[in-house]
Amino acid sequence: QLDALYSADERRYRDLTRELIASEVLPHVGQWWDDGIFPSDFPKKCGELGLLGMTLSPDQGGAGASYTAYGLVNQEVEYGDSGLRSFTSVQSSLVLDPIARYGTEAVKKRWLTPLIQGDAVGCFSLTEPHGGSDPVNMKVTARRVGNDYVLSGHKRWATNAVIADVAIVWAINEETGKVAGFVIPTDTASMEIIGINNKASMRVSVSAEIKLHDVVVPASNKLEVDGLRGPLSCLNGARFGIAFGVVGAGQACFDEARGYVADRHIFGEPLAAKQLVQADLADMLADLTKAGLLAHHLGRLKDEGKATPAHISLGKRDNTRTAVRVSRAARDMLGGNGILTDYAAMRHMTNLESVSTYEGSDSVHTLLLGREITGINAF
Ligand code: TGC
Repeated sequence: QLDALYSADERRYRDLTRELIASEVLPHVGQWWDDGIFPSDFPKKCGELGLLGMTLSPDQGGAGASYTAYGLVNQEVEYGDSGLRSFTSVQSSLVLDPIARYGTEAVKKRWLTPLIQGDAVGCFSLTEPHGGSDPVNMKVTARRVGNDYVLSGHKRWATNAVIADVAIVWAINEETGKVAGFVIPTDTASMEIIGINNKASMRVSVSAEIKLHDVVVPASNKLEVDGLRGPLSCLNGARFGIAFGVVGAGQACFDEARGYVADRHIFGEPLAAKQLVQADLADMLADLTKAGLLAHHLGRLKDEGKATPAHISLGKRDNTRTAVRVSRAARDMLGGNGILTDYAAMRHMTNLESVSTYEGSDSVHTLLLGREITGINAF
């Protein structure tokens, strides 16, 4: 009965996305994962359905949809694959959102419409090779030279970068000593983007490192926000989307396991007749129901402007843990077949290992909650 909690418009977005994933993704996603392929037409298909930047106001080209609707879209996309949800999260929360909030008029005019329509792809680059959890310890620098900034250094783990038209790159502004964001077309000279291909997780998502060899960026491409709150405010939206998205990955594993145990006969009866299997199914259903309710509550808080970073940490951390647990249980129920990419469980399970680590690792969110509870910073 969770459906009744959502408005007709929210259900409409969910159903649109569900149809897209059922028809265009589920028949192929195992093969894409095996081959390490991101479907290049996926951005355009999302754009045509109005799924990118959907929470932006109509005057910015969005639909003014609720954050809860955005969450449900992520949930349905991640039912297909966490790598595809990484694309929608990055495009909407980490590229469109900072451009809409902090971009100059020139930058908005250039990028909002193509990104919303899926004609352009964006990426977000905060993390550096020496580690992602402590972004204040950033090595990439931006030096002011006349009307330009010159960026130098090395970034890593930028989702979408190898297919991106534009990158949001965060650097230490040497003038102020503070973190600053820059909107950089990826065909800018001296910007080198190198794919990371040897992943045992998130194989439907493209990841890359970015080397900036004195990349010249006009000052008008600097985002109008200073300090770490710039990137962290964007990450709030992406982390929020994950709290919903992983419920979809867990649901996909549950649905597959339930179907499998009904058909698979062992010791003369369906696996579903075994008490241990029923106990696992009951735990999975209870876990997913609680995760769905948590996501819904977080969505409503965000729509009312009441979701704090700590609320979002709780949602991202706990729902990801739940999805990891559910995917492992599903993989186990499928026995040997569970390790094949003909089935979804193992693919989701290994993807969720990345989800547990990125956009604030499980440990970072644990310590953010610890600080919220005790008032003591234990990082
Ligand atoms: P602190 O020094 O207290 O705060 C610095 C400034 O930031 C503000 N702030 C936030 N603002 C908005 N939303 C949030 N969630 C915020 N958290 C902090 C804060 O108010 C302050 O502003 P100001 O104006 O007073 O200076 O920093 P902290 O102690 O809160 O943060 C420490 C820590 C470790 C929690 C933070 O650095 C953190 O979240 N680290 C994890 C970073 C992370 O998630 N990295 C992974 C990024 S994902 C990735 O690299 C892949 S990109 C996406 C993709 O391509 O897939």
